[in-house]
Amino acid sequence: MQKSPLSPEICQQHLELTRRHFIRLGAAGFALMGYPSLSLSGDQGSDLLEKTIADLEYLTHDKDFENVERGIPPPYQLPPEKRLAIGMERESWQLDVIADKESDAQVNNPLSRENGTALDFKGLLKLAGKRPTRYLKVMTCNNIGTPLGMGLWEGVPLRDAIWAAKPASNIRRVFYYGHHNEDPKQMFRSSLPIGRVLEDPPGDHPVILCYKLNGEWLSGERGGPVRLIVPDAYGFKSVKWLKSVILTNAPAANDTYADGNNDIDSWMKTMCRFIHNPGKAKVGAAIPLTGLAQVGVGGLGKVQIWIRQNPDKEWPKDDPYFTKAPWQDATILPAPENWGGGLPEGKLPPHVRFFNAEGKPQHWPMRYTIAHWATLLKGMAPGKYNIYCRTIDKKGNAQPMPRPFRKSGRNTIEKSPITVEA
Ligand SMILES: Nc1nc2c(c(=O)[nH]1)N[C@H]1C(S)=C(S)[C@@H](COP(=O)(O)O)O[C@H]1N2
Ligand SMILES: [Mo]
Repeated sequence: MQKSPLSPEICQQHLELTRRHFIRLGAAGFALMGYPSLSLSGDQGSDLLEKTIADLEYLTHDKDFENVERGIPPPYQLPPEKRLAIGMERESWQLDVIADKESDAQVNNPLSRENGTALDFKGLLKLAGKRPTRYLKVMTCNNIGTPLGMGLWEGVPLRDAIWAAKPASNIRRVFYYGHHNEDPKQMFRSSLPIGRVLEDPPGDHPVILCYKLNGEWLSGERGGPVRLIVPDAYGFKSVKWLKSVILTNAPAANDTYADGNNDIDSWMKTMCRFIHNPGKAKVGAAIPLTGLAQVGVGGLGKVQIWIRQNPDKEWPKDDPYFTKAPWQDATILPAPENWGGGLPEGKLPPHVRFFNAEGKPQHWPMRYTIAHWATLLKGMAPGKYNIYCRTIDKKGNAQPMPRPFRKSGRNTIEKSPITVEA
């Protein structure tokens, strides 16, 4: 997930927004903090901060996502004729929704390529009708420290396709997988409890058969023609190049990721990362810092930073998460007015979930997305420092709590060095 250059118009709009936001916050809130002070009183430093914030783009362009993929080759690298033949083009894509042959699941109207009743792309758009499902969700791998990309995804609830297959009984789980070059060794499988697919936890989005990203057809690199998107989960549940959905009475997961010692039932965690740190500054100059927070199931209460002097000095072993450090609050930025990501004029389309008719979010930050944060360091004496950042979730848990184990999602506290020169 990289920053991409923004047009001057976009920068201008973002600047305006940010200026208003900081004026609303007022300098008073920042004056309460200890050394070194953070102040946003409309001086040179805050101009610098605004410029740094203007570089942030909310949505990630398709080509700027990081890929996590298996397949030799991945389907989108095959020649077009081959892609057409294997159903990896919209014209030829077909989805199976069938009963697991190895279980007693009852499905009365299987959608099946074998029987000529599979769901094709036209049928998928018909299911979407005039009200496709659209929501914001960050793609993040439980084994990678920073999110892969922030997207506006569009599709059809998976349950709509499942109900079309008339499932009747003995179904406890949904197994699913994508194209794998007809080689079982290349198969990438994932699964969900049927309950999660048929009903969404309060305040959560449906699992979707996704065919658009940021308003454009889903590219082959991103998993098109159709991938699954599981909003609350890490990336391995969001299978790309989807072709097969299997309804089963098997009670347990069969995920490929289970073999990698991964916690396959993990909800997304809340955590934060740096985006901008100049690394070096002259004494007396204000230092702008920006970053992103991944908003997991616990929501996002605060982003905090700790300016650590004497970074080489040992920290008490009984406080591995630095809870006793003098953390101070950074500013969580409001929802952008220009969403970037290649959307025309940076505008969201209508009917994005949890946005009102005027295109404003009903709450912010939103779960399973990112929020940007920023702060300005001032008055630091010459020397070497490590800056740390952490999140506090809505329940008051400081990162990496309440779930510090790495195989359920990376969320270590990030540090970033800076030298203040005399
Ligand atoms: N078919 C298939 N789907 C897949 C994968 C894969 O290797 N093959 N990788 C998964 C993993 S582990 C992650 S983290 C996400 C990454 O999505 P992205 O490449 O769009 O960023 O895709 C998931 N879907
Ligand atoms: Mo992943």
